[in-house]
Amino acid sequence: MSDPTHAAIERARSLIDAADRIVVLTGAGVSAESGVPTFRGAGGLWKTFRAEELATPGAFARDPRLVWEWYAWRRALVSECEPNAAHFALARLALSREGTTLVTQNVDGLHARAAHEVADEMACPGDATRAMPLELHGDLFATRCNDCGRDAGEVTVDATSITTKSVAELPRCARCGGLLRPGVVWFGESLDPGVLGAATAAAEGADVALVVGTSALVHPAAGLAAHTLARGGALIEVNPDATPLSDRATVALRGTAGAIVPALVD
Ligand code: BV8
Ligand code: ZN
Repeated sequence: MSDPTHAAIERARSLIDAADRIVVLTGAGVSAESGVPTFRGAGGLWKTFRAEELATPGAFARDPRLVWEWYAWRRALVSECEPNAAHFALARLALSREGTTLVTQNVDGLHARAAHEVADEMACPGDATRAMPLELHGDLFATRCNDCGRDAGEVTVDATSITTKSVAELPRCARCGGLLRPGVVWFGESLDPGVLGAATAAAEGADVALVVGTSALVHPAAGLAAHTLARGGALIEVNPDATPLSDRATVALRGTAGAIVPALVD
């Protein structure tokens, strides 16, 4: 993979420096260097399954144990991962630059963890608010009732014992007895209108959309950067591979998030 030219990095840096408002849109690629497998990359996600087959209400209705096994495996894996240089650089950007909005498709919580760590280091201890991302697809560690929607709070599902549980032994809602499920947005499910509305407004108002580590295949997330372009804003893409957004990028930086993002924002 050829490193992006110094000129391209400088061009992107000057667009970011000149911007009043920045929207950052990240996907699984921003967490790849933290050890979280991407959905569609070489690492593949899990056994022989594709996300589109398991991350759906139909899959959960058919085999809730298998779906829980996948999420319990992901929770255990992500719990061992740390934010990487890209997460920390984006948190520093959001905390130091008013008018920056972080939006992520990821459910791994690594942006939020980086936000808290950076806020504690910077002059505003504890106030991580401005660097907390809009989580378009929910939170891997959240759990809610599949029937009444009630938030079930912290529910641990053991990645090993889940493999031998029966459906009757799966976690249930204290209020209605319905099956509990991970607090994420599955394919065919609508995103939280408040979160999507805020992300869309940020993209519509941004001078720069910085798109990091997404294959730009999943909608409506993949359509957000187009709002920035539509208002004459710039699109900067950081990705080792080309995506459907690449042709529309003002600057396309072919490289990894961990290497490039700190060079753009620090
Ligand atoms: C919706 C949460 C309205 C769960 C996810 C048929 C029926 C129903 C809907 C549809 C349909 N056909 C199409 C749709 C719409 C569908 C969709 O877009 N499908 C796609 C596959 C075509 N969207 C939806 O269903 C959405 N809801 O539309 O509601 C509606 C309602 C009813 C009926 C119709 C419509 C909901 C989508 C949300 C799905 N949930 N995740 C979970 O995580 O378990 S999506 C999942 O994919 C993740 O959130 C992930 O973030 C997302 C996108 O993937 P990426 O993040 O981009 O990751 P990917 O692996 O693909 O790419 C990684 C990239 O990183 C690569 O480009 C790689 O090159 C790069 N990379 C690798 N290493 C690095 C790197 N970059 C930088 N540095 C590195 N080191
Ligand atoms: Zn319930």
